[in-house]
Amino acid sequence: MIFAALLGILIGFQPAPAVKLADGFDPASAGLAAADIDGDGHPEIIVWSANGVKVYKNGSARPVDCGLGAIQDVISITPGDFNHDGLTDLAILTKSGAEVWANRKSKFEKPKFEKLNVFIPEGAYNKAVWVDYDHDGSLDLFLLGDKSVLLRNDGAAGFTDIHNNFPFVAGRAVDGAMLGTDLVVIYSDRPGVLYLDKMSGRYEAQDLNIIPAGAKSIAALDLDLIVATDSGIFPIFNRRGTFERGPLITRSSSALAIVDHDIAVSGSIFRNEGSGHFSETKVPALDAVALITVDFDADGRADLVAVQHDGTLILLHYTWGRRHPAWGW
Ligand SMILES: [Ca+2]
Ligand SMILES: [Ca+2]
Ligand SMILES: [Ca+2]
Repeated sequence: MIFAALLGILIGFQPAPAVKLADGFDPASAGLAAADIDGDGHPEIIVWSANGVKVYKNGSARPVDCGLGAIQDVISITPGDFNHDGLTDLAILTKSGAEVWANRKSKFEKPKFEKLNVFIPEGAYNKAVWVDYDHDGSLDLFLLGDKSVLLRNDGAAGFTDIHNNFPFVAGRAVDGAMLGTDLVVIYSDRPGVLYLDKMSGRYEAQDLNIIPAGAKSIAALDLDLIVATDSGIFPIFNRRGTFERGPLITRSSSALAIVDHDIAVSGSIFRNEGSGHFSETKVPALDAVALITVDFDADGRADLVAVQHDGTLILLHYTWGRRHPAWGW
């Protein structure tokens, strides 16, 4: 331990042990999001699995009771303040459908989520994406799944399903990422699709054949894309609208998170050296099934939060070395 610390000083890294925050999550269905739930300006960790939803205050092990305890079979949760009150609301996808929960926290009181009465077509959804698709200043809701829908936010009038006015390509959507104001969607049964924002609520669907059918997850890294498939993780470089596949970053097909300009996967951080090159730093403490980056104190230095294969929730602090930022392990 002392030797490791000394070595750390010598080579410029600052080892910090992984902090265990909680356990008992189902690793097969676990996922993570970060959002400021209690309105104090600092993000909470939202963790879900088939065993339910838990919220932890600002990177601590302190649970926040906010009325989500009864929700079961969660597939994914996407935070977004759709009603402009400064409090983060949630789109929650479960095995029984999609729900919108409004954050009804009032001053000096605990946050409390209330399920809204929104008509959402029944379906199997995998991922919700809040986007102001028509640029009217209010977040609208994409629900990506076997039959994707778009719910327009009509303010006090609620949400309106307008999927007939959006050029959804038929396919089983798995995940999506925003590339500027464009939406990229990956599918289990067809190649990816780029939905190009033509402004005023008009979009044009373009095949992204460079993303194979069956891709598992997608994330934007600056204006490029990072795609995870069963055979590994690779970048897709965006050359001003022309897309070019880069070399495999890793054969691992684990959870991934974008950390500033780098990529975190289970067991490693891949530093972005520029020009499409990534160098690997092993992080053995990271045995993750779900990963997220969170900057808890808004100092520009993000920490990593993971659900591990054993169902524990851990926090890995980001520390600074002599030349490069380093990951604690
Ligand atoms: Ca907070
Ligand atoms: Ca809100
Ligand atoms: Ca809108």
